[in-house]
Amino acid sequence: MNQEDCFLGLDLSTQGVTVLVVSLSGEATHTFSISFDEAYPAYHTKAGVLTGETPAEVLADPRMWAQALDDILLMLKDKKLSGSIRAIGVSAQQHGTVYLNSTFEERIRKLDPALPYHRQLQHVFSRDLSPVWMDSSTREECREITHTLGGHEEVVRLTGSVATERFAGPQIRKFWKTQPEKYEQTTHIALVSSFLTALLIGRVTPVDAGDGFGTNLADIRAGDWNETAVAAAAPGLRNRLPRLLAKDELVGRISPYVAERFGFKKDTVAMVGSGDNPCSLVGLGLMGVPDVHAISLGTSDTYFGYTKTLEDRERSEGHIFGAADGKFMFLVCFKNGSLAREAVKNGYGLSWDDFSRILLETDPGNQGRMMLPYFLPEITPLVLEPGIRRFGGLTAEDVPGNVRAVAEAQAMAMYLHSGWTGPRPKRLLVTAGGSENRGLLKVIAQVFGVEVRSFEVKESAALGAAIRAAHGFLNAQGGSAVGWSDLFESLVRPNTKEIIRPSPEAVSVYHRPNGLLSLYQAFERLARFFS
Ligand code: XUL
Repeated sequence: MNQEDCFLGLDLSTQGVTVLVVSLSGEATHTFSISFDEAYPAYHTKAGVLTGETPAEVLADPRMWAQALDDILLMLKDKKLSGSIRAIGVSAQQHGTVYLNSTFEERIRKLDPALPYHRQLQHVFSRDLSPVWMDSSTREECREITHTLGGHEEVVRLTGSVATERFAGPQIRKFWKTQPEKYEQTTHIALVSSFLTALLIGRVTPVDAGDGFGTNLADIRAGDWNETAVAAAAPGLRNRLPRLLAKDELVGRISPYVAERFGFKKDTVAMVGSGDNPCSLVGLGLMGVPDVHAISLGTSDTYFGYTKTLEDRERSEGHIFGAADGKFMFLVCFKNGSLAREAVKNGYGLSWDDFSRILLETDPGNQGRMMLPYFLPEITPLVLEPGIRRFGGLTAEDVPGNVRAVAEAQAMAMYLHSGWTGPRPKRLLVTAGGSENRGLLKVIAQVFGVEVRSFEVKESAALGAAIRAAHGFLNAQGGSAVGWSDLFESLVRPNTKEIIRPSPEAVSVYHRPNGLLSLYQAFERLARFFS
C-alpha cells in the first residue's frame, strides 16, 4: 500500500456536486463543491430541481449534471489533484433516471477532449428532463405494479420496498404510458450514478445493488433484475437496463477523453457508481457494523444502517438496498429534510446559528407545542398533499416554538418510522449539511435517547465513494487483502467532531408513557386519517 496513493469520491446530490480526495495516510483531504442554482442559472433550477406540469413532478436536466461534472473535474485539474488519483468512486442522488438513445455509447466513446461534455451530449437523450427522487407523480403506476406483482407484501418481499413513487420502475412505466414514442427511442436507461460513471469510462456501466435495489425492479435475494418485476413496469424494459452488480466491482479504466481533458493518469480506474446513501454507509464506517445507525441531514433526511440478513418483518415503509459487500442496508427517507428547516429559518429571518442556539436553549418537549412539518409532499409517512399543521397551542408567531417544533417533529418521525429496522442502535452517527448544527444533534440525541456523533468530514457520501474506490483498487492489486475496517480506522474514525449524550430527564420527556412520542404519533395518525 502506497500511503501517497489518492482516491477521488464524487458526489452529485440534489443541489450540487462535491468532490473529495483522500490519500491513504488520511492527511490530504481536499473537498470542494459547485452549487447548481448558483453556477447554472440558465437551467432555472430551485434547490437543484425543476417542477413539472404538476407540483408532484420534480425533474432535472441531465445536461446540467454533465456540465457540473466537467466543471468540477476541471477544478480538480487546476488544483493539480487529478494526476495522483488511482481510482474514482461516484455517488449520486438515488432513484433519478436518465433516458438515452442509440447514439449515446458511440458519443461517449469518441468525445473530443477540447470540448466539454455537455456541448457534445446535446442529442443523446431520448427524454430531455430526468425525474428525480423528489418526484411523487406515479401513484397510479405504483398501484398497477402492485396489482401485477400480487399485492404490497409480495412487492416488499421481492424488491425490498413497496411500489414507491420515486423509484425507477414506476417512473419508467409512467414514461412508457405517457410518451410511448420517446420510450421506443430509448435504448438505455441509466440511474444518475451509472450515467456519471459511464461518462467517466466512456462506456455504458452496470448499476450497483445499493442503487439498483431502489427501483422496484430487482430481486433483492437473487441480487439481480427480476424478469416479472421488470415486465410489470414496461414492455421491452429488460433490454434497456444495464447489468446489476450484487457487490462492488471496478468497472474499468477512465476514457482517453477523461485522462486528457482533466489530467488523470491513463490507468486510473473507476468503481461501479452507487447512491448517496449506500456511499454514506461506507463514509461513516458502518459497513459490517449492525449496532450503530446513521442519520443524514441533507436535502432529504435519511435514517439508515447495515444488516447482514433480511428479516422478514411486516412493513409498508422504508427500503432495503444492497451494501457494497453484497449484504444489505435498510433506509427510511424523509423528503421534508433541510428544505423544511430552511423554510422555518428563512420565514423568521434567522441564521443557522440562531436556529441552533434556539434549539440548545429551549426545553425538550416544547411545552407540548407541536408541528406536522409537511412543507413538501412527504415520503415517510406517505403524505401526497403538503401542509403544515400546528398543535398544542403553537402559533405561527412563536419563533422559538416553531424552530423547536420542526426539529422535534423531524426527529420524532425518524424515531417512530425506524422501529421496523430491528433493535434500536447503541449510538447514532449524523452526517451531511445539518450535522454542523449542534442544536439539531442535541434534539436527535434527546429523542432517540442515545449518544450522537458528528464528523469533521460531513460529506460522507463523497468520502464513502472515495473509500469504495480505494477498497476496490487495493484489493485488485494482489497481496494481502485490505478490509473495510482497515480503511475506516485511518479515514473515518479520526474525523469525529462532536459527541453528544442526552440527559435521562430530557429523554423521558419523549419516552415516558403518554410522553411526546406517543402524542406525536397520535397527531400524525389523525392528520393522515383526515387528509
Ligand atoms: C433515498 C432518497 C434520497 C436521495 C437524495 O431513498 O430518495 O435520500 O438519495 O439524494
